[in-house]
Parts: sequence; C-alpha cells; structure tokens
Amino acid sequence: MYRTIERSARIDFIMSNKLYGSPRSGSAVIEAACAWVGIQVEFINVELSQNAQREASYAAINPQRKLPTLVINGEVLTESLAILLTLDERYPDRGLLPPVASPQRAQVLRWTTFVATELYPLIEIIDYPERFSPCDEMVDATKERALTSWRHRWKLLDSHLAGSPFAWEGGFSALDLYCTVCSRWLLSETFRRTELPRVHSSSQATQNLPQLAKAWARNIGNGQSSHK
Ligand SMILES: N[C@@H](CCC(=O)N[C@@H](CS)C(=O)NCC(=O)O)C(=O)O
Repeated sequence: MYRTIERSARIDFIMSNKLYGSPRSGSAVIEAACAWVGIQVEFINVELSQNAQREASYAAINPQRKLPTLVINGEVLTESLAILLTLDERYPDRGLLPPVASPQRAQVLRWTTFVATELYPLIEIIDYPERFSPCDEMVDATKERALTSWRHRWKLLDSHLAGSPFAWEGGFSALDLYCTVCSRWLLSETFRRTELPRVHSSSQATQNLPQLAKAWARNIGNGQSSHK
C-alpha cells in the first residue's frame, strides 16, 4: 500500500506541468505560449520582489536562478526563447511561429531573437546594476546607460515591425508575446503609444486574443510592472 502511494506521488510529479514564474515577469510570455499551444500548467509563484529566485530550493530547479522555468512531465526547460522554439517544434500546427523554412519565419525569428538577446538582458542590468557596476559610485550611471539602450532598442525594433495589427504581417506569433509582456517593463503607456506604435498595436491585438485571456488576467492589468 505504502509503495503504491509513493509510486502515485512520483507519477504525479513526473506527469504534472509546472511553470515557475512571477506575475508580469518573463514567465508571462511562456504562460501565454503554453495557453496558445494548449498545454495546461500549474503556476508556481517565485516572487521576484522577495528575491525568491535566489533561494537554494529554486536553484535546484534552475541553476541560473532566473524565471521562467517550465517543467513538462519532469523535463526542465529554461531560457524563454528556447522554450518558445521547443513549443513551436512540438506543436507546429499551433502557429507560434511561421512555417519552417518560410521567409516569414526567418524575419520573425530575427526580431524575436533580438528581443531575447538584445533587449531582455538589459533588464538584469537595470534591476540589479550592482551586479555590473565596477564600484558603488557608478551603480546609478550603469542603470541609466542600460535604460537609455532599453528605450533606443525598443524604437529600433518598432521601426521593423508591421503592427497591422500584429508584429508581423502574417498574424500572431511568439514575437507578439514578447512585445506584449516586455514593452510594459519600464516604459510608460504614453511612450508606448507615441514612440512605439507598432509594438503598441501588437500588444493591443494580442491582449484581445480570447485564448490568452486567462494568462493575461494574471499578468496584465492594474498590477505593478515586475521591473520598475
Ligand atoms: N535569458 C533568460 C532571462 C530571464 C530573466 O532575466 N528573468 C528575470 C525575470 S523577467 C529574472 O529571473 N531575474 C531575476 C534575477 O536576475 O535575479 C530568459 O530569456 O529566460
């Protein structure tokens, strides 16, 4: 009897899907992507504002101590871009990205990668400038430099998007998820509307997708941005 209970608990662990995240952080991209492809996940709150991602119990799951981490049937996935690509590979008919080898896919990958590798990393410098500043006196300047790049790179991205209404002409893609979640960090509504009209359009259209309503209820709205 004891063995049976133990075994069923183990099976439950293996079979359950968990998303380790914090509301309005990068985990929102993955929560929405899971909803889009039809994977049910249990959301485990690792509260960024309390530095819960630094705890040893979380490091045992994601040694980088960052969010998000997606655990699917016991398989640990980290790095938001890699998770999006993996989901697209496994659910190709859901259209998270345009079809393999199409010119549209190349462009969507180009700008999705830009968000993941040129924009997203600036958030760590802005949130934790002391990790990068050579001395205490330069902490504020380090943060300010990263903030300037943050605004500049969003404008560069915006100028290459369609915004009709989604980021790319063909319709919704994973790029819209990054635009919707990450453009809310540190940028005011006015800045987004006036300086980033295509990102804003993508975000508005993506927020209205009924398949994503539950994911957005946790991650968009009156709550504070996870990055200020
Ligand atoms: N390259 C990672 C970046 C993840 C990341 O920076 N996550 C932030 C939250 S949005 C985080 O966990 N920050 C906590 C920290 O740096 O201590 C990804 O794309 O998943």
